[in-house]
Amino acid sequence: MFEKVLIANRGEIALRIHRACREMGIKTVAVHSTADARAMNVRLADESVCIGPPAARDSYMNVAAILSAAEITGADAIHPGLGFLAEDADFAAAVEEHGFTFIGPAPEHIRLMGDKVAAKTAVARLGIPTVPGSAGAVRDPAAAVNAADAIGYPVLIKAAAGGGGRGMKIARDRAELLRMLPAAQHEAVLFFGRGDVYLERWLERPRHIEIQILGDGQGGVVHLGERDCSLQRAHQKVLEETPSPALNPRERDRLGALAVAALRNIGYRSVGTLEFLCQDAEFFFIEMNTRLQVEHPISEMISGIDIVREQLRIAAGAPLGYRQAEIRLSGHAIECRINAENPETFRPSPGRVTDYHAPGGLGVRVDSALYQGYEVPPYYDSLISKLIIHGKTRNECLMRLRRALEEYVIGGIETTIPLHQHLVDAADFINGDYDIHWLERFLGRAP
Ligand code: MV4
Repeated sequence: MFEKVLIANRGEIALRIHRACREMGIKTVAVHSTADARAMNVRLADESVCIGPPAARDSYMNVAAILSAAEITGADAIHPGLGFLAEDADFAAAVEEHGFTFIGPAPEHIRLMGDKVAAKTAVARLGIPTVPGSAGAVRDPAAAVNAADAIGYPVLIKAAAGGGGRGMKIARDRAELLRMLPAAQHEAVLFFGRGDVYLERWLERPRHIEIQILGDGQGGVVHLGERDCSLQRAHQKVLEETPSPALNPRERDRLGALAVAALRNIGYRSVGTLEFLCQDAEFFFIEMNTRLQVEHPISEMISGIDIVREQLRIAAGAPLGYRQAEIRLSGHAIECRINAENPETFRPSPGRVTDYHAPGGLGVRVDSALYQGYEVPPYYDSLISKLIIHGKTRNECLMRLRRALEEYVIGGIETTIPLHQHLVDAADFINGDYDIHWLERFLGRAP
């Protein structure tokens, strides 16, 4: 096992990784920007190195500074966390070239799944259903029109190097497609550095359901069930739950088995997530994420498996050591993402946390680097805490979640706690009756 791991991230996820390391007897190195010098993960780390000014480009994305920090502190391995460099295949390769272990997948797998067209082709070949779409990138208008005629309108134009919803465009007919194609290609170059775009049938009201996978690169691959991530606003997830109210055990086993078989086939190593859109009981793969995800804790709560610990063990060369049949998914878990934002306008609300009291008790978990007196910096995304609840049933989980939201005090800044309190009392949510557009419609309605 590693002796010392450098954590190339910040905030709650850096603390989450620190916790897993310490429970395994591993020393940690925190790297941080000047804005994060007083952060909890930096205070708790065995060592810390300031790697640059607040702007992420110059600190958390600064490959040379991170590698230097690993060199100076004698770290064995680097955990990229999520966001920043977590899905940068060149970074993963550079880490390995400098003699450190990258705690994540092989660079080839990061690169493959980062190309959304190649990823779709690869998983389709392995028997996973994908959204009907163009056979690959569409380069010229004639190819786009031909593909769209075969798919049926409306179609969605997506960037091959994109993902997460940025730069998507809906074309409702041939004229719109011809008008939007050059703009989409231009934007793809601008946002992602590559102009390739592809087409998919636009699903009007799907749910977003993703499967959590662990693979050891030695033939061991298991899944930890699904997460329903349909409750989102402006492509930011707000609340996630597992199991999905929309999936029955047969569908879960089928989808899980398909995902496991595909990743075993490519020899996938580390943790990963396959994203699906689900509409009218049909599942379509859209993308794979080759990183630890923000919402991983709900899968931990129902499986009892520490996903970050597994990620560290796998990176150190250990086999999984258990089979799918030994994994019991039990009860229900929900995560509320709490942001430092106005709960109505979503305007960021950085500043000093003057009062802090986190909820506790059975089935309540708080993943947060906040403390009283901490100053939330304005430079990064506004996620400040994840409230994660487990219950035997969905209803027990909801009752417990309401209780925990009542207890949670974060003073001095605005947070989205009131939004969650409003959401967990909505009849459609209580009934599990929502799709990817439901939350934005709900927020648009008068309270
Ligand atoms: C789609 C779609 C409908 N049809 N693809 C947005 C994020 C990116 N991961 C994929 N996204 C979508 N792809 C087809 N063929 C609708 C979305 C989408 C969405 C997906 C998941 C969660 C929220 C969403 C919000 C708007 C659109």
